[in-house]
Amino acid sequence: WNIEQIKLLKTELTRFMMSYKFALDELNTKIDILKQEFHYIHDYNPIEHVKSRVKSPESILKKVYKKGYPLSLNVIKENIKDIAGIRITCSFISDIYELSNMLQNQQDLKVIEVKDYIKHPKPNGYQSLHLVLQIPIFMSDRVEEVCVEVQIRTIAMDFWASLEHKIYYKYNQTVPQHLVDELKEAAESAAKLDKKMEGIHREVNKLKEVTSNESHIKELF
Ligand code: 0O2
Repeated sequence: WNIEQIKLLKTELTRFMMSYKFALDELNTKIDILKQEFHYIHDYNPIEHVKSRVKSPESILKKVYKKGYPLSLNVIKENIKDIAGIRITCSFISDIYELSNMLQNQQDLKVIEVKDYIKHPKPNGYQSLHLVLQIPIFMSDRVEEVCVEVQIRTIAMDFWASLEHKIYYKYNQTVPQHLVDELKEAAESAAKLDKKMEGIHREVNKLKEVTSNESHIKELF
């Protein structure tokens, strides 16, 4: 390896990682626009939190090794779709699907994959809606098509997933069976709570509609 080759590789690597950061910037702006618009039209905020991260080079390399891929930027780009990730926490399940539809309908976004772990939870109880979206990034001399994994979930699903993640790591991935069972039960309770909250939310919305119609009629007279 000569110094020129090392310099070139360094530039390529930096641009590779930067493209994921730019993709997150673009998508975060899109989500923020939807959030503000939704708030303006419906007078309530469907998004509780948004967190985004670019996977660390160490985690990327670990995944490459685990999956047995060769060490090549092209192979990594083609096969690892969660280098850039955004996690959106919504108040209600209906908000998750509404937000997902709004994103999927944007013309400059290409839907690469949809995994609905809400309709089909994982065997351990994990629930979330996962989308892999591809976004064009306009660089100085090229356009890069970059994938971002978007995970959309409710507060209850997020609460469950973060506890499960901690337990999984605490026990070095061999969780005792009683905890596995309890986590599964907790996921079912979280799903029940989500359904109950959704029902209450719908009822309150109906009531809001009726009172707003009544006040419009009153204004007319
Ligand atoms: P991190 O640190 O969150 O990035 P693949 O990504 O292809 O290897 P898979 O299973 O096809 O694997 O991807 P999938 O189902 O889309 O899930 C990927 C991500 O979803 C995970 O990323 C987690 O963030 C989350 N996830 C999936 N299943 C579970 C689960 O059972 N419990 C919890 N807490 N999170 C889950 P990473 O790369 O594992 O980790």
